[in-house]
Amino acid sequence: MLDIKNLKVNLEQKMLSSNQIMIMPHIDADFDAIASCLGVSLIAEKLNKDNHILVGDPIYTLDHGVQKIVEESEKNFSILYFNQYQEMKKDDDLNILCDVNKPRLTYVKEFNKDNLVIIDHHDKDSETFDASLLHIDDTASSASEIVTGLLSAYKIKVSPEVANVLLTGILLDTNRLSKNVSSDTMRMVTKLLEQGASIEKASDYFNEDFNSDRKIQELVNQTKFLNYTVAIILADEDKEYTKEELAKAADYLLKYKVDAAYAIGNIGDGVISISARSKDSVNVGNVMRELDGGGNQFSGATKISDSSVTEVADRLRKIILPPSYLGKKI
Ligand SMILES: [Mn+2]
Repeated sequence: MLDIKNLKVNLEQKMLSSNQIMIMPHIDADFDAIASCLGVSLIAEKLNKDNHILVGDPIYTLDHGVQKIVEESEKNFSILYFNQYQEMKKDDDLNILCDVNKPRLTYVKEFNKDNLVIIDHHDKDSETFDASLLHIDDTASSASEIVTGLLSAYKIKVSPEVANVLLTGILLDTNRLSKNVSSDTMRMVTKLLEQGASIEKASDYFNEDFNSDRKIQELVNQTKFLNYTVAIILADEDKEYTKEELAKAADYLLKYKVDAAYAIGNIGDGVISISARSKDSVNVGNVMRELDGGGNQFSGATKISDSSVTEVADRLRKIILPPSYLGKKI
């Protein structure tokens, strides 16, 4: 691992002389990029500096595990999406790029060299940004390994959650400790384990796609047919689903001979959501508008508080079924 003490001194001087710090991962942020950004944010916090992490990708385009980390981090970190960033950025911001050093891989393409810091483990080449502090250590397995070293140089104890995310970054870039692993990598892994990370929990982030697909199948299993062409999924009241999972389950049902599919489920905080999809004969946007939601011909959604999945299904049923069907229980 390259000289971390030197990096600490130079980074600290940059941070202390800045007003606002913008920390950025690469486009299509992965575990390593987002984890190293969280670590750098903790260092800025320790120095009492205003700092934000820019996530420039639409969140739904990110890998499921990364989405989960971003959503979980919103509680304790300032995460900015691109439009918020555009409003908040200032000319004298200190910009810190993590896990990236080339303009074609960053959301922002131009920086003032004096206000740019790069912390990365990818090779430097002719494309690499000109930066006043360029810390590229290609002997490190990951940006997370470098940042874990920095946090330890600062004696910052991270929460078990952040330790897990940093471990996930290292696991990703080492293909779960099977390549690019040095004694420094293992030292950093040990530090993270000591702060509450666990290989099992970190691995859960890798399984997000699988778990999410499984949840969608679980929803599909709870489909009821209102009539031959309208399908409704009534999710288990006690289980929480994301709006995206409900939408994907409704989408999935369109593979079959249905004109419209509605997935109703608990999305947490006492809110029931409906995701509606149709081929073309039913305008589900109109149906959702009758339940204070919105959408278009093919896709719509609504959120309803203080209700249950069954109550919401009853209200939906009254809207979509002709009166002659209303006696029928679904
Ligand atoms: Mn990386």
